[in-house]
Amino acid sequence: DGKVLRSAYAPPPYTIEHVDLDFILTEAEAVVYSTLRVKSNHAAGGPLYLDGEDLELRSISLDGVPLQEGTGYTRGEEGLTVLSPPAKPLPFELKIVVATKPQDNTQLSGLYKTSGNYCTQCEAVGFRRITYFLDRPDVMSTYKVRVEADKKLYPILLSNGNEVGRGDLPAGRHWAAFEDPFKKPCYLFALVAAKLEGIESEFTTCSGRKVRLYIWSESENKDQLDWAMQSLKDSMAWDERKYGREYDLDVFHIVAVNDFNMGAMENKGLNVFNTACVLAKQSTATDDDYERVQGVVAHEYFHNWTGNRVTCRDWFQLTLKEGLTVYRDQTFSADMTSPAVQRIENVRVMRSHQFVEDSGPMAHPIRPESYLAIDNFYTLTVYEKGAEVIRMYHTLLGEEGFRKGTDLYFDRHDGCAVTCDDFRAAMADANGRDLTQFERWYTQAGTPTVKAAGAYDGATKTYTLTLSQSTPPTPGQPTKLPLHIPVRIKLLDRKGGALLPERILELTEASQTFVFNSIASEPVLSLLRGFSAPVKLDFPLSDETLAFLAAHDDDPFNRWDASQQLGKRVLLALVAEWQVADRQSRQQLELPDAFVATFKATLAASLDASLKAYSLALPDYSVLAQDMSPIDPDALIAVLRFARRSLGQRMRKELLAMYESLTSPNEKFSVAPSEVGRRRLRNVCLDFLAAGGDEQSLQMCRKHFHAATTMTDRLAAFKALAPFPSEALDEVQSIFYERAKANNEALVINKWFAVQASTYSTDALEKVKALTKHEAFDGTNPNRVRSVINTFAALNPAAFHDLSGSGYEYIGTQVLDLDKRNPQVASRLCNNFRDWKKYNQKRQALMKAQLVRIRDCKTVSKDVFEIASRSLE
Ligand code: HT7
Ligand code: ZN
Repeated sequence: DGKVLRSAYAPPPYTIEHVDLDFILTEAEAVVYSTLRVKSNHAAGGPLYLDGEDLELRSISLDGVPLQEGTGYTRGEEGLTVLSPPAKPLPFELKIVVATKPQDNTQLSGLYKTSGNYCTQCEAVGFRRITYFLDRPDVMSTYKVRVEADKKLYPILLSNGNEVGRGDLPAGRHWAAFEDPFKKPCYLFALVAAKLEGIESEFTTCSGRKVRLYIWSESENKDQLDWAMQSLKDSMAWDERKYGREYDLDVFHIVAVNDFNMGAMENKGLNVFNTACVLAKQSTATDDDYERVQGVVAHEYFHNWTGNRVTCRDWFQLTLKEGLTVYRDQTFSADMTSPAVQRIENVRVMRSHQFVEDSGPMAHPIRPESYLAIDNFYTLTVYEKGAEVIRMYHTLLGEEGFRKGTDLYFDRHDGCAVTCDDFRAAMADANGRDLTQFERWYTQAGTPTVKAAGAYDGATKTYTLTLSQSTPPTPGQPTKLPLHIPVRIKLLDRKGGALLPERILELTEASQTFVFNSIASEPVLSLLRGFSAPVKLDFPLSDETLAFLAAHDDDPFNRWDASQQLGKRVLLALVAEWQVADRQSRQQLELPDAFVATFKATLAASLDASLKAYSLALPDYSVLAQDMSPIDPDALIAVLRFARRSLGQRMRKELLAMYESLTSPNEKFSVAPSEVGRRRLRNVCLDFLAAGGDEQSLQMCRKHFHAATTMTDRLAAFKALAPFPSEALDEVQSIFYERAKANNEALVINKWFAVQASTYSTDALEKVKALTKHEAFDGTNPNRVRSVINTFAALNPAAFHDLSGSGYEYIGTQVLDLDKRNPQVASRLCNNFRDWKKYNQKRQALMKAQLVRIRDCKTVSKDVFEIASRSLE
């Protein structure tokens, strides 16, 4: 049935030692001449199966002898079999000529055109769309590549590794050749032939080698590349300092492209980036965008060691490179900005999104057991939970022990394709630790719950803490075994001082009791500090204790967490009230005074501005929805709106004063954490103040917009105005668009679309449909499709879940339509139906109908089929 199983792994029967590729690019087609030096891994030989998809085979020969179809080779939909390669230990040479049509490649996998330029995307299984090959990561080869194309249309020719030749050809054509001395799997292959402009710089490595750095984009974006260059240099220096990893080629390129399925790709020496993850300047990128660019540039660069030099044996091991590299980029960003703020941002993603994935029908361990389309497993679980698992090694082994482990991992496996078990073994061996039980983090899906119960005995001055763990059933895994969970704790006195210094408890059994002696007075437990494990906590605390922790815990993450727990409690109680109230009593809902008082105290506290902004922000829709069964989108949205409005009214004076105190005239733009924090907190204040939608607030937003010198502030004003149809909104919305259009700023236009697609109104769906008819809408560009269609489905819950079923019907149609062009983007969109069982009967039936319609569509891709069918199981 096309399912690939982890348990079915077998080493490849053949190795391709060296690959020679010659690309002849013309407007009509791309012809690829490949010469493969192939070696049998068994004495016996046997048929050689090569993957291939959407290829026109022109010829194939073995050691110079043409092969004939039927006798020399056979062909199927998904590949080609060379029937009897020579059964000898010496390598043989396979020459294959194929043609493809990159201009018709709408899947954006393989060789395709974007804005008139050629580029490639080979991970995970795109290389087979370029030529016939053993398209699996444990086949590693050296590459020599020659590219030939029209010189005027494609002045820039690039491939992996070092350029070893270039020249002109007749008829206005030119060529360039490249050699990559490092063995690599074909998913890291890349080629670019394009009209681009770039910026150039240099980095001197720790051993004194000079590396040329280039970042390329379309000419109009050239002024948005400096931040990425700075981020790249910072990443290179950091990886040397922190992990002893030096860059290995003489050149490193980043190329920005408009059409890209994901964020970026770590091709050896030639990273290809979605423009959204590389371009940044003050007037077009928000502070969050700057942060994302810095993180993604670092992430792709760090892959050079964690992914490229040491790669994955098979795609089930994806978290080996992704979890580790996310952990590396998270800690890099923490070092570059603020560890506490970074930690909060990372955990917000885990709780709002990964926990949801982990509790639905697509739940899978960070090392999945089976797939139909591996592209569906580039998930939050593999990436973000995978990073949390790496972080736990660090927590258990300490900074030095962790570094010993990575050193051993690189020493042992450089140049190899390995497994998650190899990584765990390196960590264990380097530290003399038994990490056998830790494997369960790789095999078990689902978010564990850790339950805590503490008791203080004043007579003996002992504090007894019992921790127990359980992991809920997930598809195919009805029962779970105890995990090895590091729990970071500290016992606080009533002033926030330490009664017991911070320590890590290792919870390895279903239930364990820890006793602490000489505890002078009844402590307050600060538990799971820094979110030391990706678990849910079941530790009921009184409102007073939460308020105390929100104000006094010395762990900034836990302080924030306490504020969120309090907020969650209050909002969920209001949701329950809202649900049973009639229209009139809904007008009389009130926020508890104690909550407003805590909010006031947080606003007044002397705290880092970003931390304050995050503590003031209310728990989001997704976090609240996880504690509701069935999820009631209308109640949640109504209560969230009410709470923002009410806080804005009751705290008006304080919020205004804070807003004003953070207004700095003639500010000079900087993305220093202090400035980012200032803007962040000021915009949180604006958001609360504007939530009433009264004329005064609307004018305040309008003023904020006009006075803004950054995209951060401009967008904040637009978002705050968006729910309130008004002259001010019309004005801001139109200026925002016209300006972006005049400057040809595609990424800004995406923001303009996204704000509208995420705004609730009774006619939200009609508005979204109108947006797809707008002059700037382009259904072939993934970023644009995501900004309108995915945004509606994922960020406009009250409209998407409208009880008429119109939102579902619309998204179902879009999934099927998109699937014909781009299955990867379509299957992400299909995920919006995944959690249908968490809604009421009526919504369940409506969502299920869409999933069935999608699953049973005769032409559905395997990507979308896998999501729809697993969601229905
Ligand atoms: N390693 C890269 C993954 C990726 C990708 C996967 C499937 C389809 C398209 C893709 N583009 C990039 C990104 C990363 O994690 O660094
Ligand atoms: Zn990655």
